[in-house]
Amino acid sequence: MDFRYPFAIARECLFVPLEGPARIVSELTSRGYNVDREAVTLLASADDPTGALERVVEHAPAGALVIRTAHVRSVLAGADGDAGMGTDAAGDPDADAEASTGTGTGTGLSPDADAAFDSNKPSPSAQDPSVSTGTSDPKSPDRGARSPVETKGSIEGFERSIDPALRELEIVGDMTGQSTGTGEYREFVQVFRDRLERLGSKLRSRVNHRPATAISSMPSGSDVAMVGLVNDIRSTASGHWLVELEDATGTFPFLVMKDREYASLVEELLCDEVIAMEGTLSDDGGIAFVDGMYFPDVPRTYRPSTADRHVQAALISDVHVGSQEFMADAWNAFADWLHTPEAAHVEYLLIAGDMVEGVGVYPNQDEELDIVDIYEQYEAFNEYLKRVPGDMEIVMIPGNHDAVRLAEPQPGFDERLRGIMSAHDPQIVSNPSTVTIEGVSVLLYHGVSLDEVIAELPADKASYEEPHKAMFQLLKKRHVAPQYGGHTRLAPEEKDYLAIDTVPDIFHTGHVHKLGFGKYHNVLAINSGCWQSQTDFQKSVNISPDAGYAPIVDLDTLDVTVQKFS
Ligand code: D5M
Ligand code: FE
Ligand code: ZN
Repeated sequence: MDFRYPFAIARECLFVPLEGPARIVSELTSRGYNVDREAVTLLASADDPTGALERVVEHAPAGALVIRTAHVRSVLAGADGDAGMGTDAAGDPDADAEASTGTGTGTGLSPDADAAFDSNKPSPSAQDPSVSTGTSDPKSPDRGARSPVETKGSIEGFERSIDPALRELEIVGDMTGQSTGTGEYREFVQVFRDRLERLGSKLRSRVNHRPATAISSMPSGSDVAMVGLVNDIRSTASGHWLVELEDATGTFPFLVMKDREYASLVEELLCDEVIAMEGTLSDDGGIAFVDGMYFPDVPRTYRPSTADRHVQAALISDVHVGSQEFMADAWNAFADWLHTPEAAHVEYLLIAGDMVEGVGVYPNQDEELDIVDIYEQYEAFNEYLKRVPGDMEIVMIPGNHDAVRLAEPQPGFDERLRGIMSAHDPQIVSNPSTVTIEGVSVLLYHGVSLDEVIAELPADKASYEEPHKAMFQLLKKRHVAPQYGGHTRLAPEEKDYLAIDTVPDIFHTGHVHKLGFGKYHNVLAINSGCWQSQTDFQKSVNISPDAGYAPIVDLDTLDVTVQKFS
């Protein structure tokens, strides 16, 4: 079969008119620049984003690493100077101005966190999450002035009594060692072919689909349907949407009229995701007018499995040990709390990536490093891990700050790092991975694609304030990183390991450093916050992280409580 589309997909989706923020980011990163978030927004809303981007790049001073907001402003205003360009945040007056609006950390439940909790209305069991802060107050008498050594194993005479025989933990999806990709063209073809096969199979029974080439030769007025990858999305001069789908035989354009209900679904589309469309062929047969649109999705009737006994899991991520902003006190308060009677049922600890701050992850990151050697960062992380009860079952995956390849799927840590992170003998698996804990399947994914989903979709569908809504979109698309070629790097493989084949009971991500959770068709989506207070970069782009929270899930009910330690 002549399977032609992979590079066509990348190219079409990256180089069509630059209306989308993710496209602007990927265009700039492909030219070697990082970019402020507000600069992206400004470019995206310019009259001629493509031309503006070209001018911004043309006037970027030699050696600049970051495209700054002020520079974009000056270019858009017609000035071609290099104001605001630079290699650090200090050069950007806008960045400094924005910094004062950040809420920072350690001041109790931030408004951001409240917003995240309030937004869980659709979920019956997450509707009233009890945000418990009292017992976890580091200053509470219970916590007292114990030395680190005393806290381990025993709190005021309390001993955790855990029966490991009751535990069941099965690793069902770990691609460590299975990644065979060598970066050849054929593998890019294969990974997209596999994506279309596997996600398409969830749609083919729902529509009377035909291949693109067959649709092209059907008579005008025919009812048609196609299952394909989204190859291109553009708006027409009259405000309608043209969505081009691609399958193994070719492409076909579908027109979504602006006044139809499907128009709002077009806002949710990302390049390279798999969908089905139904429509009626135009008079010349060259286009179909859409009257049906389907996502692989999670069935509304999905019933998650639950544990047979009362047992809990702490879901965390983004520890960032080695950063000057790593919140050791909050972490220690969390570890201490795990030794208290209140946490007696917390037997599992799931960590969704960014154990350490890493080295050279972002420009100028070294200025904020507390520990500059990567292995020493993992040694220090391991010391912090030792503080949690030794009877806990720990599962961890890598993130974009960790010392594994960036392209997803990321294999679990190598032998040397496993040797270092040996406290309590954790299960170290790939990003993403699925583990089944006492019957409850948990999909762990670090979450780099969330930045992209949030950049591309309207704020009511995905935002940093409600990161779980971006996760809902990934569940709906049944893929953890649908869009190829932006922030998310995809490793070419025989198989698309990033497709969500089987619906998980819990979907756990991190990365955006915001706490939010809710249910999507009964699947619990949790984005854990972080253990790192606001960095200079986050200040410059006005991200105020939710730092020092531990969401705790009852595995028997999938109810969530949040413990706060900062
Ligand atoms: O990223 C935490 C969040 O902050 C995530 O939403 C990405 C964003 N972030 C942080 N630093 C940068 C830079 N330098 N460029 C772009 N985006 C950034 P994490 O990767 O977990 O630190
Ligand atoms: Fe992180
Ligand atoms: Zn991250």
